[in-house]
Amino acid sequence: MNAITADEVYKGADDPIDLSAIAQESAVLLYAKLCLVRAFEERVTSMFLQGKIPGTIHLALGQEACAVGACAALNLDDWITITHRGHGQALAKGVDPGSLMAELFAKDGGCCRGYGGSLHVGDISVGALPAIAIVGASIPIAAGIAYAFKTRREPRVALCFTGDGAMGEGDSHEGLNLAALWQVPVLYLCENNLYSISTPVSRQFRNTRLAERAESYGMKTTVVDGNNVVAVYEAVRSAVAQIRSGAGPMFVECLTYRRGGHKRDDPGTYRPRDEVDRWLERDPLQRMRRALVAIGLDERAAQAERQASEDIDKAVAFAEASPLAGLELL
Ligand SMILES: Cc1ncc(C[n+]2csc(CCOP(=O)(O)OP(=O)(O)O)c2C)c(N)n1
Ligand SMILES: [Mg+2]
Repeated sequence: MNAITADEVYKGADDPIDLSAIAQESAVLLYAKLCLVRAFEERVTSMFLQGKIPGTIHLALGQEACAVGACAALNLDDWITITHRGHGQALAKGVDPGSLMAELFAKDGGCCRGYGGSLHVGDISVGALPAIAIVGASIPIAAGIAYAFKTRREPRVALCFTGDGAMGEGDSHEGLNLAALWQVPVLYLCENNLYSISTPVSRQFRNTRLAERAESYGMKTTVVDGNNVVAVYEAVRSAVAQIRSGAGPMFVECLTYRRGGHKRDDPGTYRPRDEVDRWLERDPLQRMRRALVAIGLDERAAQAERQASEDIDKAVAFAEASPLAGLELL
């Protein structure tokens, strides 16, 4: 069986994050974004339980480093496509936290005027195409966006967030094939959190090395520790530089894990306790915090945590004060 085990990626639970390749200020900024996404997701949990958020929510707690590391390597005018688990992806690309929270509250101040909700967040003004909740559908759509960039000779890149489950959809084969055939500037970033709802990758695929699928269509691939924000940033930065210089599409597989269930009504009990515990030890925020503390940036880390909490207080206040989405536009 050709399964990737976590041990192939992690040398140990305490695998330290190497900050030597990036400026200290960049490290602090990455940590600050991680804190913002974590604080947002945690607040969304309590807002949902208070009945303030209609519909359901899919949280990306534990996967923050994938979105934050990837978007830090993009320009404002690059585009991303967002998944159903997309709050962090949207925040990382620059969607305003207040407009994102208001969207979840179905308020007029939401980034999609409150009509989209949690499953359709995004804001075109910052290059975040509102999320596509049809699993796998964004794979050909991102190829199309990149085709437009190429046709117009614009030096822009489309980054398509996707998941392991999406790799089993027909759309993934069509999209990856066309992207490679047309040599368009798209980066596929697969957040492989090892589950599609309750189904582990070993029960979705005979060959669980998902990056090999992209390789078979003729694109370069990288597999990276998705709980190491610096590793994700470096991998995406390098891939984007190659794509911009005309190397064609690339595929980055980030190995990660969601802390909770698939969505709010899922306790996730199908996962072995020791597996969950092992991944909790690899928490992307705790690891980055340890790396910052190791170089004496304790106070900057604490400041980032306070700032994130304040920003989310403001986001909630904005969402509360915003009027409900009206019917005229609908
Ligand atoms: C075409 C399609 N089939 C099924 C669903 C229901 N569904 C929503 S999320 C999901 C799991 C997707 O798994 P993955 O791509 O690994 O993303 P993750 O939820 O792990 O982030 C499924 C099957 C859907 N939204 N679209
Ligand atoms: Mg998954």
